Amino acid sequence: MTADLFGSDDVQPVCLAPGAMVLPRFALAEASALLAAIDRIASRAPFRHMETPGGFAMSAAMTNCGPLGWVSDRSGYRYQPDDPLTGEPWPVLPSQWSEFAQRAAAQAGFSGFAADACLVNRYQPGARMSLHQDRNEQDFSQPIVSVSLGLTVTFQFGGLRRADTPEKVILSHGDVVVWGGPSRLRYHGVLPLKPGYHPQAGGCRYNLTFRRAG
Ligand code: MD3
Ligand code: FE
Repeated sequence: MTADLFGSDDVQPVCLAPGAMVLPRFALAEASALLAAIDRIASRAPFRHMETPGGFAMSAAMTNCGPLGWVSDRSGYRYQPDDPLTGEPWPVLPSQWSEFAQRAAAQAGFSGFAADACLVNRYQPGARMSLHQDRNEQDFSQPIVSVSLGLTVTFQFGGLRRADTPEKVILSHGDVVVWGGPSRLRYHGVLPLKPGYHPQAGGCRYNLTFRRAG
């Protein structure tokens, strides 16, 4: 039995399902830089609780960076180049971010991934995301790359029908997941965040999702 002298146990990619690859701790080295950049983005495009078409406020707070940003309001879900809150273009997608997402996608077998949108979600205790599909993007042959930062959460990975029983996946600080191929349109969600403290992120969980939207 060999001890985990180098802290590198369990960092091999894990295939959750065809096209869905977990890259445990893939973002760990970049995590502080990613969190600092989130603060800079949020200073230009503040986190806000978007309204659903049904009139409810989403419990996760959101902002975006990149040429396109995901928005929800009473008229529906869509991507648009401007922040509806400020009327300004979304902050620039840092080149280190798009290069990072491209490396992660390539690790999972999706070479040449070029994100044009990055949705930034912030979960405070109790915030959740109910089961949904991501289908506002133009080209479902392109994967989505997600990066979890801060507090650990239980993620729900369902099937292609809403009624399919989801499996639970624990996502922790630095974990990256690439969702593509036959998993691209699977239902997914996030269970309510439990209160806690993370040394780099405080009482929050952040999730970045890199998308090819347009
Ligand atoms: C599985 N965000 O922003 S990321 C979302 O943790 C969203 O904030 C969650 O779902 C979060 O839309 C989950 C993981 C994720 C993202 C996209 C997927 C899982 C996915 C697309 C297809 C299948
Ligand atoms: Fe989603």
